Amino acid sequence: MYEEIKKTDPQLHKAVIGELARQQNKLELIASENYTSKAVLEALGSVLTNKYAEGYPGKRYYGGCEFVDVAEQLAIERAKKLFGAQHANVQPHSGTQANITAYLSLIKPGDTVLGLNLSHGGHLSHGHPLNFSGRYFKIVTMNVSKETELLDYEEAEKTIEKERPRLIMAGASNYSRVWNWARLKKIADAWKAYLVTDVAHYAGLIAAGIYPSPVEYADIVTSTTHKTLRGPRGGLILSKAVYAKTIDRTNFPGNQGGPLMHAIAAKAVCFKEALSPAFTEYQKQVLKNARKLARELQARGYRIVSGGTDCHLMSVDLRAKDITGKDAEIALDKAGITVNKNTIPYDPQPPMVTSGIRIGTPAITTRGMKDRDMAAIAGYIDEAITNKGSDKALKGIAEKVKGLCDKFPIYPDFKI
Ligand code: DSN
Repeated sequence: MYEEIKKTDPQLHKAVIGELARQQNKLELIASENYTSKAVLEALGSVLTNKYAEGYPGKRYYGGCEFVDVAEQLAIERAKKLFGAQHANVQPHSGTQANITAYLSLIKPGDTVLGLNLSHGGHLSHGHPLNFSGRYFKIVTMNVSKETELLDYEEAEKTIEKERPRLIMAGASNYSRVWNWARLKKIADAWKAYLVTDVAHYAGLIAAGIYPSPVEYADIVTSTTHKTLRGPRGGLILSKAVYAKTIDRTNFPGNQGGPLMHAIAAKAVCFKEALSPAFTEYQKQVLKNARKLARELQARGYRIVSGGTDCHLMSVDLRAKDITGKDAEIALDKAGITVNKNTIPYDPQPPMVTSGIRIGTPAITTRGMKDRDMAAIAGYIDEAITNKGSDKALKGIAEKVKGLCDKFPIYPDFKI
């Protein structure tokens, strides 16, 4: 496998094969990760990587763009169809790049932005002080309620009344419940703020129609293409037609140079796949698996933040198990289970320690795992956390995990 890399760069080859083996032999429960199709991988490794194409289809600053124009136009049209959007820009290199473009299309540095508190499930690009968002805008936060752990819309509205943000950035990287986009739009309109929704985590579920879409409510919708959407690593912007020109100009030349045409081609493949009935079935199973896994963990004494999930992820409070998120991440990794530590709302622990882990089902569902496997996985998680101090026990669990993984090959003909 990867013979040309092997010939040219044996050191790198070892790392790539190591990663292939890691993906095949371990359970990937990081909520933001997934396995792309081979068609997406092929597009990513195609000759389109050789082409400069600054500008947009039909309006480039380089010659020879007739074929990459086709790829980008396909991606644009499919993204619009998939999400029912009037405009799509498929050039952002990442979700954060998409968010930079969204902010700078609508507001100016120094303006106030309302975003979800990072430790309640928000994202760095929604206002972390070290991120561009926190450095260039005045950030005020919305929070989840201490009691319900659901977004506190009343408190958010009071903050808006007091702070008068110019833009509400809604969306999260660790919030398992449904966002009330319509309510946020009403609040935004009442206080003359723009509404931007970052659906990076929910995009696949939204495309499949099993999670509410913000497209009709938001001025701009941003996303990544590699999480539930199962495409290449990259960003996406959707909007009303009225913002098309300013978004395109802000993204290029405002925020980026040459687009990554191989990634854009892979986005086109991803959107085509997402338009298929099989993708809808996949997303239904992602949700089913997440709910089953949450119930199985609850049955083993784990508290799920907000009591459950309406999407592909859940936030697990580990305090009753006397282990931090940091230590759980380490123990689970030794047991062949990959998760990330994550703060829970009102977490007494600092962000590098945390009281929780975030778990997601997109990747294991792509492998074909179903309800019965969720019960087994919850059992392995519990066994690993119970035996956190015993490397021998954790190694034994890793063998059982590998046994489960062997039944669900990701790329059956990729030989390690
Ligand atoms: N870091 C991503 C996640 O894991 O949710 C968001 O950028």
